[in-house]
Amino acid sequence: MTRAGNAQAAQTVQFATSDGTATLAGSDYTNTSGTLTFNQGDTTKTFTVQTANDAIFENDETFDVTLSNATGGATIGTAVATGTITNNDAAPSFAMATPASPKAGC
Ligand SMILES: [Ca+2]
Ligand SMILES: [Ca+2]
Repeated sequence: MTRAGNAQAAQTVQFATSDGTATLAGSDYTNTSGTLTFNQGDTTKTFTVQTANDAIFENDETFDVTLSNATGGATIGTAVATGTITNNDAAPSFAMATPASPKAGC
């Protein structure tokens, strides 16, 4: 995430994940929250949300990260970002089986 504008003061902002189509109940990602501290001159901070790899084919799923409680007089511009968990499992396919043998007498 980024801090725009005057970056001379130390300021903090909190972040927290929440379900989108990806869910905690579905074991898609690990609930993550914390406080990001911007010291003097800092303009970017990163954090990691751990996603779970399974063997299930599904559509891409998303979760949200929301910012709150900015300190030091800072305001929150874009409060919500969406993370996408990209499916990495091959899609199943259907196919007609070939008949074993023609029926006699037809
Ligand atoms: Ca899922
Ligand atoms: Ca999967």
